[in-house]
Amino acid sequence: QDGSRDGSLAYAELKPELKRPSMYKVIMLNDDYTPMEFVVEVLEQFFKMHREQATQIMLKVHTNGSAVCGVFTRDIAETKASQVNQYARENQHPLLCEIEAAD
Ligand code: TYC
Repeated sequence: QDGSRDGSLAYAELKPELKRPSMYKVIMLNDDYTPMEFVVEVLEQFFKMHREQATQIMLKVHTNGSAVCGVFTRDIAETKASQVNQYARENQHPLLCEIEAAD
């Protein structure tokens, strides 16, 4: 087997080596004002979670101060965090997401 890490055949000059993209965590932060129901709806809408999982993550943020909502490539993570922050602002809630490199 003369493939590279990802199983592909990489012939010098014919085909560049493929590197896995760097991954980033989208982290949701707690605050004292955003309604729990709003946070659950955000997790359902932007992270495609079912109500049960969305509720678990929301409570984890509420209890621990933050929690990971998902891990994505940099562009996707930045877009999700921006969309959530904008949607929260539009609805006059202080809810915030941030991103962090996932080792
Ligand atoms: N702490 C908020 C409250 O008691 C609920 C909340 C949960 C807010 C998660 C933000 O990311 C958050 N209403």
